Amino acid sequence: METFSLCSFFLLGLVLLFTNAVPSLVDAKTHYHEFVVQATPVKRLCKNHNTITVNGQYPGPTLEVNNGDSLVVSVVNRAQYNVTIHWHGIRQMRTAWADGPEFVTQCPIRPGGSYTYRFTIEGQEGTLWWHAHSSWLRATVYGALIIHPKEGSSYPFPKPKREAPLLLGEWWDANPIDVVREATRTGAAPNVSDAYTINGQPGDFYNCSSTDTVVVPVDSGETNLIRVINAAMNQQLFFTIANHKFTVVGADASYLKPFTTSVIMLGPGQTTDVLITANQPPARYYIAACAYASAQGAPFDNTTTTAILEYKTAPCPAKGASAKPVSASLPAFNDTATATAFTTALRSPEKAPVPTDIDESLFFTVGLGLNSLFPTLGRKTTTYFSLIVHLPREILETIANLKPKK
Ligand SMILES: *[C@@H]1O[C@H](CO)[C@@H](O)[C@H](O)[C@H]1NC(C)=O
Ligand SMILES: *[C@@H]1O[C@H](CO)[C@@H](O)[C@H](O)[C@H]1NC(C)=O
Ligand SMILES: *[C@@H]1O[C@H](CO)[C@@H](O)[C@H](O)[C@H]1NC(C)=O
Ligand SMILES: *[C@@H]1O[C@H](CO)[C@@H](O)[C@H](O)[C@H]1NC(C)=O
Ligand SMILES: *[C@@H]1O[C@H](CO)[C@@H](O)[C@H](O)[C@H]1NC(C)=O
Ligand SMILES: [Cu+2]
Repeated sequence: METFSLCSFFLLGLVLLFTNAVPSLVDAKTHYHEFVVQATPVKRLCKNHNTITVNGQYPGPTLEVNNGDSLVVSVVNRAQYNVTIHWHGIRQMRTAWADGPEFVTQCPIRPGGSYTYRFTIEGQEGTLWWHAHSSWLRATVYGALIIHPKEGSSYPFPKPKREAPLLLGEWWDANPIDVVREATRTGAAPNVSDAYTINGQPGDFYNCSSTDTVVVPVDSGETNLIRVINAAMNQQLFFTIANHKFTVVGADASYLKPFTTSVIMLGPGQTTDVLITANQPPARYYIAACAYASAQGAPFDNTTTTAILEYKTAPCPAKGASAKPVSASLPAFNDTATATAFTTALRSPEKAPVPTDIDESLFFTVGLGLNSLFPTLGRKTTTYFSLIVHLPREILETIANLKPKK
């Protein structure tokens, strides 16, 4: 994380600003990309779908930059849906209009239209990602955004031998747009996914998937950086690698105080950078992810996606014998203790200066339930799911009093 605030930055004055700006202007690069959003035939779980992708790739292209660089991405919409692209986690400093949420920072790019996003990555290093921000296109329109250290600086941990992004996703054996439209029409929760994926592949445990299972090659003794991204639509996920421990070094493009664990948990949108040392007997080991479903009784996709960590010197299986990878053990879907142990271990590398004097405590109540909403609007009474966020009246009045009088 950056250690200066915007205010103190200004207080430092123009001289500092100027001397700081010169070297970074010299080193920073601008990266140009074209993203063509288009329907592409993708076969998963034994069936072909006309999947919306970027440049025909699922997941989409990985963008790699250094902290301080700029990205210019020209998005061409050749799909039949409106689309926008969101740069998840990027602090859009003075480029709010490049953020991407449709109808919030921009109008959607219509079929046949195009739009160019321009922004600079400032003070962020690690792993982020990009995804469509229109309806449920993000189910398949997403990719990694890797931010290497600023030119001339290095990681705050030993340089890994290799790096690989692993994007966790959710796959519907249907058009994801139909899934969300059905939910909106009926008011019920959307269908749960039919598979989880690692870099777009469900893996060995699903039908018609084993030959395409993602393989991550490693060499004995080396330490590699794996950038895990939860690109799922809705599901929190546990992630593990058989017989290997992780050293967690970053999350959401911030470095962390390193700690070791054998399982990590990511909410949708979150990223976690882990170092893994290939210190086990040369073989094939399962990489696996499954749901952490904390809402009691709510349906969830109860399947497990896998990839394979493969030592280059792993012995070839004897002819006819199956080379089953070493199996991974994942927590139970409701193992809140494991999920909480992981999230509470996340620590900033240094003490972060946060304000300790609280001016106002805000109290929110949040409710989720069933409501008969529509009779007042002159419609037929129907039961709808509804979410209520409540701020007590005194606080609303305080906020109202802060507004300038007309
Ligand atoms: C598509 O985007 C245009 C504006 O860019 C908007 O007017 C239209 O309502 C959008 N259509 C849908 C279905 O959201
Ligand atoms: C949702 O699931 C139900 C039950 O399996 C199925 O009948 C329906 O077609 C699914 N909807 C979509 C849009 O796939
Ligand atoms: C695989 O296909 C069989 C037969 O169609 C089906 O019964 C089974 O549920 C499928 N398994 C998975 C994991 O989708
Ligand atoms: C999840 O699936 C397993 C078998 O695949 C089954 O034993 C278990 O009961 C399921 N759990 C839930 C909560 O659906
Ligand atoms: C998790 O779910 C199982 C049923 O699948 C139940 O027996 C167990 O008590 C639950 N554990 C927790 C911690 O809620
Ligand atoms: Cu996002």
